[in-house]
Formats: sequence, structure tokens, C-alpha cells
Amino acid sequence: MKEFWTATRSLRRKYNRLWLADHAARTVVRRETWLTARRLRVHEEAVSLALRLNEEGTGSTDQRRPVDRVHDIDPQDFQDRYFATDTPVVMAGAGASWPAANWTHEMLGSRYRQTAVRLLRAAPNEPKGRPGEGRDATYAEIAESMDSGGDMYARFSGIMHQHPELIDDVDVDWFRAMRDDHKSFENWGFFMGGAKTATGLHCSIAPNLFYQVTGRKRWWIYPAAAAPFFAPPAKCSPYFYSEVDVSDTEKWPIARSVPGWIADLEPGDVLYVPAFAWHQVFNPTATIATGYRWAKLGLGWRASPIQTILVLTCSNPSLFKARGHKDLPSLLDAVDY
Ligand SMILES: O=C(O)CCC(=O)C(=O)O
Repeated sequence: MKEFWTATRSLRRKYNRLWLADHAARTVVRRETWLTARRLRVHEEAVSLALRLNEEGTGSTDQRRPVDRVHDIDPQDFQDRYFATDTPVVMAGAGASWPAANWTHEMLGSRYRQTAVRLLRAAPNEPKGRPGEGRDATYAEIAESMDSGGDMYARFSGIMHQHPELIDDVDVDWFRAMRDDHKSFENWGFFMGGAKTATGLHCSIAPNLFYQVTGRKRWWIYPAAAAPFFAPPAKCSPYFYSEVDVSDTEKWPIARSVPGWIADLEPGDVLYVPAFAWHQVFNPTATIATGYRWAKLGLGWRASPIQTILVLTCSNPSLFKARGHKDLPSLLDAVDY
């Protein structure tokens, strides 16, 4: 794994310099420039090199490894073994006895039948909508869709902030103890949807402790350093996504050539996703989950200095404007991200 990152370092650095330049040019002229084409050529070179290294080294095997599963890890051990090295880990069954483990989609659909969430187009291969094209759905509609095999999926919803009694159903102190401080920003994202729903490859500055409440979920995860192989569009946005579908290695062989991880979550598991780690998610069953996020510039910088600079200087929207939005779905739907 180490050799892969050493062998690709110089091309990744070249890509990152061009990414920054592309971002700066786009901030000024508000459209693509020659720098975009130049950046994408270096991305193609990086992909070719990664495929060749995989072919020569291991005969084209899958370089993704299962995420460690640990039981009853204490905060210090978590900090030293996983958090400090930006390595994902599944804390098996950590939330199995929290009151939230009794949530069902029927119960949430009935209790929050009037509460609405903006549905995002964020599945792999799904064309992004234009700003403002998203539509709202109520939790009653989402629960019904889950029963009837529909594809409605509430992602990154702010419902736990709209209805803070939901936060009382998880062990907030457990989450706070796991992070290295508990003074700065924290945010809960909520996910509820039917079998076969999915979220495409993306990453953000905020590390995440992701609690699987019901159903199962598969995660594909890559370190922040993998960005040059995924070529996220330079859209001056603080949120990064890629068109690569890492679940389809026939179409996208780069997905198995870059060292990463795979995790299969069961109800009660909590997964740690480091800052700027790329991830894609598939729900083989209907599912409910919630992610506890926090943000600290130092963590972003440790994982990816370039992406931290891109976030700090983003204009689509600016960080100041982003603060005014009630939740991430409404924010993402409002901008051309
Ligand atoms: O569960 C999902 O569909 C996506 C979760 C995710 O990407 C996140 O919490 O950042």
C-alpha cells in the first residue's frame, strides 16, 4: 500500500497544483479554462499509472481491504489507533443498546409525517439536478416508499436538529468522548430510504461517526490522497464529489487499483470516516442511519492541505452563505455544486 502512494506521489502533487490553479481561475472568471483540460490530462496519467502498478504488482487484484471491526474500544485507543492515522474503523455494536435502536421507519414516518426533507440527486450515475430542481418529500412519503420498494432516499437530513428529541435517543456523550475535543461545531445528518438506494462517491472536511440504526449498508472508502484518481469537478464548492462509480470495477477499474477499504455495516455498528476520506454507499436493505460530524481545520489540513484551502476559499456557496441554510440537502439543492 505504501509503495502505491510513493510511486504515484509526483503525479498526485502535479494534479493537486493544477487543481488549485483551476479553482483559482474558476473563482475569478466563473467558468472552465484551459487549466481544467490540463488537470484532467494529469488525472488520466495518474489513472494509467495506478492501473499499471496494480497489473504489474498483483495481477490486477482488488486493492481494497475490509475495514477493521473492533469491540468495546475506549476513546484513547480509538484516538491512537484510528483517529490519529485517518484510518476508518467499525465499532461493532457500539450503538446496539441506545434507545434509537428501537426506531422504525413506520414510527418515524408517522411521528414526523409533516416534516419534509429536500431529496437530492446523489446516487452514482444519477445526473445532478440544476439548482432549485430538488423536490421535498415528507417522512410519511419516505416511509411509504420504503414499504413499497420505492427509491426515495432522505440523505444528510437535518431532522435531528429540527426535532432534537431524536438526539436524546443516541448516546451523545459517547460521540463527544470519541473526538479529540468537544468544543467546536457538531452536526447530525440523518439517512432513511429503501432497499437498493445509494449515494455516489464524495467527501467533505468533517470527520464522521456514522451510526447504522436499522438495515445494512456497504461502504467503499479511500484516503483523501486518492482525489487525483477520482478527479472531482472544480466547482468552487466546499463539497467534493466524483463521477466514478467505485461499485462497478468493470467500468471503473481504477476503483480496485487504488488502495482503500470496504465496510459492511449491521444495525448497531458505528463507522468512523476520517476527514476528506472518499466514500460511496449502497443500501442492500431498507435502512435508517445517522452521522455525527464535527469540523476542525487542523484535521482537514492533516488529511488534505489542498482540499482545506479549497474549502476555505470556496465561493459556491461561500462559507458565510452556507451557514444560513437549515440543512445540507437544501444547501446543495440551492447551488450548482
Ligand atoms: O448513507 C449514505 O447514503 C451516505 C452516508 C454518507 O455519505 C455520509 O454520512 O457522509
